[in-house]
Amino acid sequence: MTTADRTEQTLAQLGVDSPEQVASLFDGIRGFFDSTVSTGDLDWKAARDSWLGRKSGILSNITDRWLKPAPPELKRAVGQELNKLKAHVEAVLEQKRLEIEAGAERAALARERMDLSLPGIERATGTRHLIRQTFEELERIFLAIGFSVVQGPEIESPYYNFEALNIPEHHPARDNMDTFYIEGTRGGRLLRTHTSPMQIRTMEKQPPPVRIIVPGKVYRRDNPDATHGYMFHQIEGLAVDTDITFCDFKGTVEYFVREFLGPKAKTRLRPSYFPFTEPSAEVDATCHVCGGSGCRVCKFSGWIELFGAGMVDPAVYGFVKYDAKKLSGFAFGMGVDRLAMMKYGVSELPLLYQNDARFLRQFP
Ligand code: 2NL
Repeated sequence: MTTADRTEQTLAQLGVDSPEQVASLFDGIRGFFDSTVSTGDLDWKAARDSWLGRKSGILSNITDRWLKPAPPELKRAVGQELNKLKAHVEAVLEQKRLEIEAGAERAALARERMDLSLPGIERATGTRHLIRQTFEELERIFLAIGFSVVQGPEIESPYYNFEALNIPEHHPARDNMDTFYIEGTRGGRLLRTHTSPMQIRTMEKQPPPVRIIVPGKVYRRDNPDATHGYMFHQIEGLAVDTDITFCDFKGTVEYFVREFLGPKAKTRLRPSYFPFTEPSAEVDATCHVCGGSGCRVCKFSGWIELFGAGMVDPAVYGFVKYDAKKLSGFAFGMGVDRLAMMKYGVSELPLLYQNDARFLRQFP
């Protein structure tokens, strides 16, 4: 007969008639309970129902079969043993319940655990392009002496790009500023060949004094090679007031060259020609590589050509209704790409536009 089967019978049927026998009978039941709940994967609910279930749980059976029909001399002993057993079963099952819950919690934590040792997703952050860095450096130099930055459209009218700059139709200067005309505008719109149109627009809008620089993209039809493209970046500058002299022009140019190339750089002006300045000059600086003694970079001349400039041609004032008799000023135009290549030793113009990260990373 199994242990559980015994609870289907009365004490009399089991031949139990002394308190000692009652005690050892309960010992057997308790041992059986202990063994059933000590398995590794206990079905806790099934164990609770089979032991504490109200209708046919083992403890109910014991109450019905052993306690209730017990003869008076055994009742007390059976009652005490039953209470002890019940307390034991309840305590052990509660303990098991806590253990199972804690195990589930641990399993959930293990499942949801974040591996903080995994490297994060690294997003490559870019830096400002060398052209942008050069723009900002040039702007800083001129902002420091009172110039403001003005920007304008890349699509312009021939009037602002040429006529107002003293370049009439059929003027030979249009040859090397041959540009791109916008289809369907009958020659009425073009890509600007310099940022000067915005300087004309600024003078039209505001009375002197004017001290501005205009950075931006400009376009010229050209055969592309290591130093030429169909687009380049320019900063033009313009200063107009009642008493600006060639001396101011020269001083500003020298200040700029020292700021851009370092305090040792010397400046040289060579006569030149632009339709919109008179006199006009090419600004050279002592070679930043050899310091003027001659090297491959400066083709052994000791000098590097930086940009073009000059005193604003009075004819230009006529186009913007400025009084040419009272006003004077200077202007300059520099190729930002050229200056960046020269200063940072970039040999090929296309490197500036291919956006190869291996190139860009060298200018963080
Ligand atoms: C160059 C030379 C230059 C100017 C641009 C200018 C603008 C106005 C009036 C007079 Cl509104 N001049 N600009 C003057 C001299 C030279 O550019 O080689 N640029 C790439």
